[in-house]
Amino acid sequence: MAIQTAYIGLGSNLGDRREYLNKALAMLAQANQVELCRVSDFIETSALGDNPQPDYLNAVAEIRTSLGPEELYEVLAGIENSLGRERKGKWASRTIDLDLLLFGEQVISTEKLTVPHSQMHFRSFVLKCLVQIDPGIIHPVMKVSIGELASRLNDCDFALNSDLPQLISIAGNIGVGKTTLAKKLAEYFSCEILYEPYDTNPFLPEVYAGKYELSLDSQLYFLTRRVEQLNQRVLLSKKVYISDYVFDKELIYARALLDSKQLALYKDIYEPLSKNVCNPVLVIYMHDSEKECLDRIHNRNRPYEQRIELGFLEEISEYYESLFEKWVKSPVMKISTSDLDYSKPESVEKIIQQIKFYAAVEK
Ligand code: PH2
Ligand code: MG
Ligand code: MG
Repeated sequence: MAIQTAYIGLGSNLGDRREYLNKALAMLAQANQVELCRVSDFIETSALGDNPQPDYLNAVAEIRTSLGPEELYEVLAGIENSLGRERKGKWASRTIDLDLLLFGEQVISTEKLTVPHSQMHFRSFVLKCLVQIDPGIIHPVMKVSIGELASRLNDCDFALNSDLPQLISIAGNIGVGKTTLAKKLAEYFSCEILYEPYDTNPFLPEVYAGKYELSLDSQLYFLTRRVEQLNQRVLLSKKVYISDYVFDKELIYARALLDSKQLALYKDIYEPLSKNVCNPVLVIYMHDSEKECLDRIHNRNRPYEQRIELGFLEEISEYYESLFEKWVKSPVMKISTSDLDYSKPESVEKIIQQIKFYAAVEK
């Protein structure tokens, strides 16, 4: 029988959690045809789920085994049972939970067993532990490294909620190519695009022409239009939307364009309004050099954008970086515009395939 490397996720949030993890690992090490190779640190994590629950202690173990995946699954269930695991439903607290995350490169979908674990790409408590063992492991369905999957979550845990509006927001600097990508994606998913209403802002041309005293007016115009467009009560449950901007860019531009007194007032208005805005289920964060962005701005030749300077784009890039360093609202998929070649369908298809794992986009 061929020997396979498999990864087991361990979790406990009842009783002596450390003891349960240690006992489960010892039993795993002693199981027939199983060799325990590496174990991640035990990490303390808040429970993911609707109901308040005690915090978890999580870990991941790497094993080598000559068992088949179903046999291994039975061994895991046996260990869970002998450590007092009660089966009270999917999200109930438990003394021990042993999940088969990965089994070699096998893709298994039976009534009992889904491998790779269907939620692992949403869970930092799994990916962080896996990264400690080996960030280079490739997810056999997503075809992306575990390190890359972990970086999309920024230490947060998420769950697919297909009842919400499936808003996918594209973020990134001016001229990076957000609208072009939004159109390609919307065409594929046959869904609505929520475009930035840049050309109806009556203040913007004057601001870009140097009338900075109109900056606050211009930012408030954008703010109110976007709050309308992304209002939770306007977007429909389960429906897919692509926006060619991320709502939070409003604060970026306010910081870049307003003086401190204007910004203080702006924030007082922003704060309550932003509470009505729909959260994206996924952000696609596009990157390119500021020079390339500036060239695109010149090529597309929107008149009032022609005064934008490299330094301004650099400032905006930095603000975007710090926005996504702290981002906890959704997974963020970073892509480089230079990797996109619209003459090759597979370059957009690659992104589409990834989106399907984070948003309920299939009809
Ligand atoms: N397991 C769950 C549900 N929620 N949250 C954390 N932090 N860790 C878990 O292992 C976990 C969870 C269902 O198995
Ligand atoms: Mg589990
Ligand atoms: Mg389980």
